[in-house]
Amino acid sequence: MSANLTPQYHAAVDKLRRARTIEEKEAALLEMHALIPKHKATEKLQADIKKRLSRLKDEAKKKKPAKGFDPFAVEREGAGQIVLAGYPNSGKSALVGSLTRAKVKVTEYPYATALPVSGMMPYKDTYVQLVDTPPATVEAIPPGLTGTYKAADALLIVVDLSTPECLDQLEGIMRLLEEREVIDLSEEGEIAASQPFIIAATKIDLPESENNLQVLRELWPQLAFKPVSSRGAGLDELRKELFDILGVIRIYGKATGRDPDKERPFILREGSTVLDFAGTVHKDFPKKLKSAQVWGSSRFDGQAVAHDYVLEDGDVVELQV
Ligand SMILES: Nc1nc2c(ncn2[C@@H]2O[C@H](COP(=O)(O)OP(=O)(O)O)[C@@H](O)[C@H]2O)c(=O)[nH]1
Ligand SMILES: [Mg+2]
Repeated sequence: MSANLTPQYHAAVDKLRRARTIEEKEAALLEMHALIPKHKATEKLQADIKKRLSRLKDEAKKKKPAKGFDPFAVEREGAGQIVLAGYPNSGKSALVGSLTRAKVKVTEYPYATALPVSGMMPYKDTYVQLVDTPPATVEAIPPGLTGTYKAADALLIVVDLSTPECLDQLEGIMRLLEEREVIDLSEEGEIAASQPFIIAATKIDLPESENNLQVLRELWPQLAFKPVSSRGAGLDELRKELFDILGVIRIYGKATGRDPDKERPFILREGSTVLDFAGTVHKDFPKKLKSAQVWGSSRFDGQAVAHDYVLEDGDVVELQV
């Protein structure tokens, strides 16, 4: 029996995927619940949505009493936050060290990283926040680290290609993340319980790595592996992947009669409209907005566009309020 999910339902799932706060997630799930066709084939999905809603409520309750300092809570900065996840010695700290200027500890012995450490990766004219973390294995994970994973916009899962243990590392980390309901590899991917993730297969510069990469690809054909070395190979491709997975666009503001402010872009979600942009610039602007002009994705420069015009990465926008 087919579930016959509508485009509107899929749009709500997409909203859930992009949701960053508990409130946004709840709104998207409620929308999914309202839009899902109510029949036998979708019963499991309906139950999943309800389960997620009730879990969100629990999460919200737990979050409220923000007592004291939580070293596992990393404040989001830049275009988005990506948290690393992987076994001891897999190369997490070395990767963050190569991509950012963060002072991370890279050591030959495991468990050198005890708490999350944040660094900013320059990309185009913005920054992506990378968070180095203590190791997690299927047997042991520091309390609090699951929360760091869940709060991220995406995960960078790291496996060490240079060792035959890479297969155990991959299986272990995937199982851990599934058990903790951070990611969802099940067929019902529609529910989007999942954090978006990238898998960095590190230490590609070492002798056994190419062979091990083939093995991983054969055994896990459903996953995409990005071979990298913190010494250089594959880092540029990884930078692009890390930005792209955030699903954001950079928009530049322009005041009437002036050049656009190209120093610092506003970061908006993909699919954002002129009205969304106005709200980002100032909370009163959506109400006041009279007209807007766009340079970039519009048919011609300075074209007057409707409030619901969908912006693209790199657009310059002038608002008349
Ligand atoms: N050859 C090579 N060695 C690496 C690479 N990445 C990390 N290492 C080494 O692997 C060890 C563990 O790295 P580290 O980043 O501390 O691992 P973590 O425990 O996951 O943070 C260190 O000795 C690093 O120098 C790499 O891409 N190539
Ligand atoms: Mg480390």
